[in-house]
Amino acid sequence: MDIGEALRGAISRFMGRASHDKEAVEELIRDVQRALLTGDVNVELVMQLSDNIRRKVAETKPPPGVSRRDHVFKILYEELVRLLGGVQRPYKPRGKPHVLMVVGIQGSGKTTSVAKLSNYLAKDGYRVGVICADTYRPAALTQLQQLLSDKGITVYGEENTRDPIEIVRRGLEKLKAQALDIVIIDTAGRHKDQDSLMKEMDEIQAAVKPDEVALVLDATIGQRAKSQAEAFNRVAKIGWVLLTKTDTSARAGGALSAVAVTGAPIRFIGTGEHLEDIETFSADRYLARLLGMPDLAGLVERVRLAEMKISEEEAEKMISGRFTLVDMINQLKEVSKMGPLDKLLSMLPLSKAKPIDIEEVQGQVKRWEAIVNSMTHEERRDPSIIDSSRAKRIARGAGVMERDVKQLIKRYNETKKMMRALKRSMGRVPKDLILSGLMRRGVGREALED
Ligand SMILES: Nc1nc2c(ncn2[C@@H]2O[C@H](COP(=O)(O)OP(=O)(O)OP(=O)(O)O)[C@@H](O)[C@H]2O)c(=O)[nH]1
Ligand SMILES: [Mg+2]
Repeated sequence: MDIGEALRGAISRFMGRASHDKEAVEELIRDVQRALLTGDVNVELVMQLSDNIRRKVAETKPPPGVSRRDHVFKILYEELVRLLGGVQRPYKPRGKPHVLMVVGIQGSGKTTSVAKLSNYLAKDGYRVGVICADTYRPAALTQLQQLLSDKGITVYGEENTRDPIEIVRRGLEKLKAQALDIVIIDTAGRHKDQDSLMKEMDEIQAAVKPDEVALVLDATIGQRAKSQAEAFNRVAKIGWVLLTKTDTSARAGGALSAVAVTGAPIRFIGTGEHLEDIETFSADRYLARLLGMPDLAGLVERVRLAEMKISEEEAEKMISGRFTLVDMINQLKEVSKMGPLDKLLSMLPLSKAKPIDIEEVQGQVKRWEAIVNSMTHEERRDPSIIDSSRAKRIARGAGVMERDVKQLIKRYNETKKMMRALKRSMGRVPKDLILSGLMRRGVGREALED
């Protein structure tokens, strides 16, 4: 199980509990600890996070209208963001020039990232120079020159010099004369073995004394990120991490560990193969992805923008507890029609904790509709009368299994319970909040409103 899955499981168990008392919080903390430790996050950091959650839950009260469940979730969320290095300020290299050495294992995406970062900073108004200190990879220099040729960025390199230190020395001398703001050094990743690579990195940084060392990590390598980060951090203090290939199906839990191990924050992420595919890292956004919860702020916006067809009357029904199975199916159908909002669906009472696939949801809604259609009028009005023999009959009529019928009834009961809880905690509930309430099982309201 990867760390994202484990965290999702922990949160989903907590959210699904009937009560969110001290015991439930302790259980949540234990589950989160287990998840983080499986992800190789440093034990001390895990303990610190646990203590912070415990303390904040004890010391703060949920604001009016916010349930304890959502309050605890928000505290956990904020602590996880903190673990990921908190909210980053924009990158502002300082120095005349600021010398940034970029290290990383072969194929991690260093050269691509150096080019992306140079271009990014140049667009931001910085005068940027690049030095190619990779004397191992054939055509390393050409790769950089090609990427940056028309961007007004000076690329320094020497085709026939074997010693990277000599190259960097001469390169710095030359580039310093050009009054640049930042010089980025691309280094080798290929080597006969890891020890000799680390030795070379050590020698370069000792000779050059860069202002900062950035580590490039491939997000797809999972837990190996940790040992790589450790190895590099031993030879040069890593200032920040650039996480690449976040666009491919990354089991990105490794990033958490790497960040924890180096104590360095992630500053940038690579999101594709092109020069423009670089973003500043946002712990918020990253965590939303890791947990399979879409961008929360954007979510609210989209919910508002999307014309959700819910009548005043339906809203009334929902909060008054007259929310029937048929109403639920209609709501789900309405929501599952909204293609671009598919991520929203991951918050429906349909999903446990995993992000869900829209076709799967639509299929599920269809099955449930068939089930409701094969119920009698009486059963629809009061599903609690559905015993095993009725469930068998309904299942036969709908062409599904008996357990599908039971599952539908269970979800209906959960949704109803949630509606009641929502009503209790909020008094008069505005219509759009009811809807987002229906859809955001598992998401803190404050986070939603942020
Ligand atoms: N999809 C995707 N591919 C990336 C990203 N960053 C780098 N790559 C690809 O990863 C491969 C390796 O990238 P390089 O930049 O050459 O890696 P390197 O670390 O410089 O490799 P060495 O010089 O051999 O040490 C290339 O095919 C890149 O296109 C990214 O953010 N997303
Ligand atoms: Mg390279």
